Amino acid sequence: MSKSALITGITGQDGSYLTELLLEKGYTVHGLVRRSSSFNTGRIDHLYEDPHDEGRSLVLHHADLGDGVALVNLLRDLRPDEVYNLGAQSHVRVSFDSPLYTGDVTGMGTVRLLEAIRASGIDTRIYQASSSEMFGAAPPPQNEATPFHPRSPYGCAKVFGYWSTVNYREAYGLFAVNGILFNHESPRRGETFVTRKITRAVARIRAGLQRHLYLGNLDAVRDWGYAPEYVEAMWLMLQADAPDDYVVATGVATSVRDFLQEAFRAGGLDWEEHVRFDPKYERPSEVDALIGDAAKAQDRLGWKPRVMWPELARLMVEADISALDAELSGQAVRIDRR
Ligand code: NDP
Ligand code: GDR
Repeated sequence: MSKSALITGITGQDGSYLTELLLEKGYTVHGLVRRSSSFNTGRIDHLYEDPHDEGRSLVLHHADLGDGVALVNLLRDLRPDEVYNLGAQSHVRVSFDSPLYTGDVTGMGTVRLLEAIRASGIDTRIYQASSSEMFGAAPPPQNEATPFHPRSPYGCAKVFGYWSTVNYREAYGLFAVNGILFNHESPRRGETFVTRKITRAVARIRAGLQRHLYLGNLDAVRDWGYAPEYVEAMWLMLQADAPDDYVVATGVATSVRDFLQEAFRAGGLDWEEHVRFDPKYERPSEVDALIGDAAKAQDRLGWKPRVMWPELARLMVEADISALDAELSGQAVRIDRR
């Protein structure tokens, strides 16, 4: 019998790459999709299977991390071998505007899912998408032993989700793990996160569609890795003999300014001619520097990063240029599968 998995956040960047990975491994993948007034499945449309096909391996279900009863019903019916909780209000700046909503979906949503596993009495393993944002103001390098000091409502909500996951492991013996993932990017990254905002702007400026790019703090330092590699680490954590928590990072960090420079250079542009400052993109409290130490994941899971930030910047610029070219020439834009 092939394994089955339920992914919350399947329509997001990581959800789409994880779905590809699990389908390649022969899993049946169930995805939780929230209802929206326009299509929100663009990142997984290339994996779509007709709901009338018998024995299809990707099945989508409408539910929401705000609806605990729907989660219990779904888990009881599906009885998946593995659950990946990737669903979240994941934008740090937006979390300052919507702190209660972020706390509810990103924090309480995790408990709703953990409690739904307990209430439905199923035997499953769960991965919680924890974040380097939990370290916040703690000086780098950060590893599994670094104390948390979150600097945003998002970071606080993720700390709550982290400790709830640990608590369900300790209290109920649930196979529950936290992946403490540092920033990871790709051509499928949401357009309002800084890397993608930059690489998309490079393509649009080259094409004459925009002249300026407005950004906030360029001094922040981040440890940027490549998303398809990070979803492999998620899967590896659930295949381990015992549940544990792991940092996943490249260990190589750079500033927003350096990423900007590399991306504009890759597009044949000078960033200083186009970038303007807009304070609305600054955060009331910023996370200055995140640099991860993923030695434990390397030792125990055999996981290692391969793509480092300069290559990442270049591949994202190339993908945005190709996607825009295809759009402008009227071709159907197919999602980049790298
Ligand atoms: P995205 O923002 O791309 O995707 C978030 C997903 O959550 C989307 O599928 C979204 O659905 C879904 N979602 C939002 N609200 C709800 C809700 N109320 N109920 C159910 N689903 C909901 O995030 P990423 O793929 O980048 O990240 C995946 C997870 O990992 C997130 O939890 C994020 O916080 C965490 N993380 C991400 C890191 C990164 O660098 N990418 C680093 C560390 C942690 P919709 O498409 O409809 O909006
Ligand atoms: P982050 O990613 O907050 O680290 O959270 P983001 O790309 O939003 O910001 C990174 C850094 O860039 C600075 N910045 C800007 N950011 C955005 N979004 N837009 C701008 O215009 C801009 N100008 C400068 C920010 O101040 C920040 O310092 C991401 C998310 O994926 C989280 O869900 C995840 O948990 C963490 O990464 C790890």
